[in-house]
Amino acid sequence: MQDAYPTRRGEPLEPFPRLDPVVHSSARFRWHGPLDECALSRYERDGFLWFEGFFGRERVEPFFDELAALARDSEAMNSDRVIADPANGELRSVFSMHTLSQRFSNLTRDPRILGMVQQLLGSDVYLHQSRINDKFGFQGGGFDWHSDFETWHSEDGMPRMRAVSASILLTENNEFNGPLMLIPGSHQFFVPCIDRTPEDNWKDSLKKQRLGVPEKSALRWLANRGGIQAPKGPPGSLLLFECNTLHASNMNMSPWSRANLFFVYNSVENQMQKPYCGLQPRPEFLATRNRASPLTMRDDAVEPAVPAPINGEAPYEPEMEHNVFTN
Ligand code: 6CS
Ligand code: FE
Repeated sequence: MQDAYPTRRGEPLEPFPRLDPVVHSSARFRWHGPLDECALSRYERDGFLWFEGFFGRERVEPFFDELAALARDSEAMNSDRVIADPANGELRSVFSMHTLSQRFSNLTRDPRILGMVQQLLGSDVYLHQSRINDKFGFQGGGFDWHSDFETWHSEDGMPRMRAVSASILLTENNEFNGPLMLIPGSHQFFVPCIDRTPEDNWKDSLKKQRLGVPEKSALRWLANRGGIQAPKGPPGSLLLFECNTLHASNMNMSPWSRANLFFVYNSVENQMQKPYCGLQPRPEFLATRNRASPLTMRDDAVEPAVPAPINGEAPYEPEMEHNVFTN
């Protein structure tokens, strides 16, 4: 199996320019999407696009109810797909949310997001991974610098750089609550990591990224070259970032939670192969391998706005989809 991006070989390897385009042009998608040429070239240059206030907060607030419902579901909490904060056992992440929540699945098929992603990846796409994150105030741990593609290539067998991550803020991201930091332009280089992947690495890496962290010399070179940016904004803001853009986040030392929805679109032409680290594939809730069918846009994706209270009555609450928690 030809490995275009060797990493975790137990020896230092030099960074090298990526072998894949950043914007995957195709006649069908390039010129028929929400992004204009200016936005496409900014994504090409930086490796991410930031849309402050993309959705109104009423569109994302219902996800807190879903997170609370999951936290009360003892069966759910005992599942491998629920990651608890190692420091205190509190719920930190729930993976594969698109298979648990219709509301979450609908959001990933919103034409305003899916249209941009198809344009960037130049093909039909499917969800490689999804999760809801909650980095609580005062202790939500940070995450060391990494390229998601480096992990997905090594541990899931993602062959090429043709995936985009979407992060939608559920809470305000400010300079105090551990916002995501990105290195603009870092996506242009593949930075191999040294240490080999141990068995079942994911049981540890989802709590703390120890493997797949580039050497400090490479981080310094790329940060000096492109700087560091930490997009901040209100709930409902959207970040699209290329699968190979280096990112990290600091510990949340503020009293304010930093929660977000996170979902990864992969091209249907870039489906998982055998993991390049040579170990067993990670579980399906971390990397879709079986149901990689193309996503279709929801034309009713724009959920009804919650009408203002009339004469003091409680506002209309849309019928909550029930979470079907499948192990
Ligand atoms: O291992 C993964 O798939 C996850 N780990 C990190 C550090 N970021 C992306 C991804 O969700
Ligand atoms: Fe990541």
